[in-house]
Amino acid sequence: MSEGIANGSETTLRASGGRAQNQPARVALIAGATGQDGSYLAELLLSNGYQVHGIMRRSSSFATTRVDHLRTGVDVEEREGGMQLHYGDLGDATGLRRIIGQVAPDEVYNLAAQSHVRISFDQPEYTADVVGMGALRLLEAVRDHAAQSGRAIRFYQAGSSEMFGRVAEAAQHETTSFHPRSPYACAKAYAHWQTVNYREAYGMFAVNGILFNHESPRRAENFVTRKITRSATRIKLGLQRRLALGNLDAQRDWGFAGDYVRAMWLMLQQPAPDDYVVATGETHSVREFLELVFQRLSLDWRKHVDIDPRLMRPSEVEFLNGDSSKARRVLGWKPTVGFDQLIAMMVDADLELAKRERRAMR
Ligand code: NDP
Ligand code: GDR
Repeated sequence: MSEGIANGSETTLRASGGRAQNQPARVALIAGATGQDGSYLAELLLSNGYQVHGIMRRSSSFATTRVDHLRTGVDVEEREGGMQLHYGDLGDATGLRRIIGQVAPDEVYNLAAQSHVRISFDQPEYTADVVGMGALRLLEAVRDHAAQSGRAIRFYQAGSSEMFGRVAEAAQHETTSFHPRSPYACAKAYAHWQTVNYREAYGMFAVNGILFNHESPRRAENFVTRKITRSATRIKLGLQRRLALGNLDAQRDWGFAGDYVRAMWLMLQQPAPDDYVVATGETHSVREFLELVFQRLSLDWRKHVDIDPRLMRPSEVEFLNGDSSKARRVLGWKPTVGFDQLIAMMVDADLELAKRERRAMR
């Protein structure tokens, strides 16, 4: 048995999610628990009284900084009410099956992915394997465990607005056709349709969240928003001089990750499984984002930014704008953080980080 396996009979003293006290805690398993969304989702589920398990990849350097404050088990001191991490990989079906058998989850969230669109052009086969086949491996493991154990397991698939690609409609909703423009988006489209098919073929409670871009201070530093806030704040403090970017004309519908994980959870609490678009409905260009970040720091971006053609993509998604009216109507979901607030949150967090960096250098 791997370290940190929970006792299935454990009860929670917290009344939450509509359950009475001393009822068994619901058990959630998050694949991709160490990522941006995984960390916010784990926080939400723990605060809702869930027993939370996460899958993490083996790495030669630690990749758990986003969830260290939540961890228990696997070489860390046991802490009540934390998330237990299990070594696993979406490329390894046997390991996934073992984890699911041990954890016996009520809800499985598949957030694991090689999630960088441009890098997917460098690693198309790997991306297809993890993002596309990985989702299938998890679906199969869930289906078999549900059949063997007689448990109903709910499954969430992290779909992406990138599937709309060269968009067929001005505002993209659940039935807008897909036209993926990258190996990543093609793999996500495959995972999307597998999830739909498991719902239709086996009656599984399997849902796709089609989420538009969502960001936070925990965003990895090679996505454009965080790259800009991290670099601009370092430039402000004299730690960096230049910032290299690619296509400034691309337009995205950007929201806050903390809001979006709430939509994931809500999708699994519905009486019937369905797919939902999650978006703010507001679109801005990379250039606008850049301008506002530098403005907040009283800097002129034109004096610091270089355009590097190597950062352009072989095929680009030029414009995205999400119509999330179904999620708002059915799930009662709406974003709480607007574009300006998101920028303020990310700039302020990165300014603090840059100050700590500068202090450490002295
Ligand atoms: P991140 O890149 O921050 O997190 C991805 C997670 O997947 C990390 O925990 C990563 O582990 C893990 N992972 C990567 N490869 C494997 C693998 N082979 N086996 C197991 N785990 C693996 O992504 P986000 O949190 O931003 O996104 C979560 C999900 O939502 C992803 O599937 C993404 O494609 C999708 N999505 C994201 C959107 C966004 O705007 N953020 C929008 C729409 C969809 P490690 O920490 O070790 O790298
Ligand atoms: P995206 O996010 O591809 O939309 O995928 P990203 O932040 O990487 O790019 C957004 C847009 O900015 C342009 N861009 C740059 N992008 C990066 N990364 N680095 C640069 O230097 C740069 N310069 C300009 C890009 O060309 C693009 O048009 C994200 C990921 O989280 C996916 O996993 C998720 O599915 C989608 O959002 C929805």
